[in-house]
Amino acid sequence: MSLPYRSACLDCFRALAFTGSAPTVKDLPFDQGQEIALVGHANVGKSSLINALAQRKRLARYSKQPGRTQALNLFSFQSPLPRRLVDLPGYGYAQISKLLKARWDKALANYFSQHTALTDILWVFDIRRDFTEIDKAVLDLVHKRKRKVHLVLNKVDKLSAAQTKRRIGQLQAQTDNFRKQQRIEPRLWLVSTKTGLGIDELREALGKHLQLDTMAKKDQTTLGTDSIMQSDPPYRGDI
Ligand SMILES: Nc1nc2c(ncn2[C@@H]2O[C@H](COP(=O)(O)OP(=O)(O)O)[C@@H](O)[C@H]2O)c(=O)[nH]1
Ligand SMILES: [Mg+2]
Repeated sequence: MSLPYRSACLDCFRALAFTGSAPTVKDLPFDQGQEIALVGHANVGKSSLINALAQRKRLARYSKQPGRTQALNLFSFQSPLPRRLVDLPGYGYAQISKLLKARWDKALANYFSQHTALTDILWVFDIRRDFTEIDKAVLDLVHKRKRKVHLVLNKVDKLSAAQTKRRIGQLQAQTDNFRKQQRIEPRLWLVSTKTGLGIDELREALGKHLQLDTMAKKDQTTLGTDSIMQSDPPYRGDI
């Protein structure tokens, strides 16, 4: 890919704007356009990944306290047709109350089953974690509408090259069945939001997928009709 597209794509990501938090699927903007959701356990680096893709430090805030994102947080591209990234509440965080967990599970289940604008899932893993039963349950939910699921292994900086290779082998074996069933895309994305490893490649692939290149050619200076909040909303995610 030539450099001009790469930098145009980066400009599109840099211009991502936080356009609101939706506590439930009913609060989401009209179900049109295309959105990519970041799914994964709490604390794997979903918010950090949005920041890294946008090269912005505090676009999606991140926290050392896992499990704080309690809503679907929307980040919109400047585009004539709505295109967004959606930062979802992390699942599998043991220390939250049962009531809160039940609410999250329901909100996520509704989102996956009802929202047709959602075409792709970036399933973010901490490379050191195994694929668990709870992941399988989430994959079942996600896959109901045959969405594309892309596995992103984050925090690669935490491992040596040899450890990384071993972990890739293990995770590939653990997810092999899902690949055969075409429930997960074959390509594994190895990234570190801390060092920037793999982020340019992922951004470029997402940019192509969302056709941000055609948008970048147009002189778009205003946000699409995507905002769900009239005024600057209080951020409801990680603190
Ligand atoms: N070492 C390392 N730490 C990371 C990386 N990405 C995120 N983190 C840290 O992991 C913690 C959780 O990140 P966050 O983005 O809030 O995770 P989320 O709960 O999935 O949104 C924070 O302390 C981040 O600084 C990474 O690539 N490498
Ligand atoms: Mg988060």
